Amino acid sequence: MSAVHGRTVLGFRRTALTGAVLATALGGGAFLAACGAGGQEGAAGGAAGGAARLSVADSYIPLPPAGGMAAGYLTVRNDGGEDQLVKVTSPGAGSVTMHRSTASSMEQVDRLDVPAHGTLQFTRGGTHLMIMGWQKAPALGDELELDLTFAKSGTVSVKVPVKELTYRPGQS
Ligand SMILES: [Cu+2]
Repeated sequence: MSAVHGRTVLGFRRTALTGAVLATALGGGAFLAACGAGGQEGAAGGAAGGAARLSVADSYIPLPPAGGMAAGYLTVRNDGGEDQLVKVTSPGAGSVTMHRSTASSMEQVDRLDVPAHGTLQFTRGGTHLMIMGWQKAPALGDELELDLTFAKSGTVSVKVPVKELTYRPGQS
């Protein structure tokens, strides 16, 4: 996967688009956050399947080479009804996208299912986040805020630690 990312970064790095993407992301994020305000504390939703009850665990970002494009991984646990992750943004990075690895490449996806009473898992070689346009080059021990927007649950913010390139969850 890193070979693919390494090739891709050349095309994406520091394009003039970054500013526009950031502005759009921030505007949309603020709107959705406002919509979701007050709805995250277990609102008794009447939707079929009940309200989703989400928590995020095992999040990490392997330290990217020379502050370039990074991958991000996390697990969304859901103790309630189904939901979907529809957008990820960060105040510290110009672009965060959701990707799915295929046999030979990867593709960007617009939404990812969070099954009822199940998990949405980002893993190496599988579904992952791609983080570009760091405002400040990441270093080990840094934390990047990610704002995860869900179709029903609104926006959930998490602080994701930057770890060694070889880190796996469960290691300290
Ligand atoms: Cu990718």
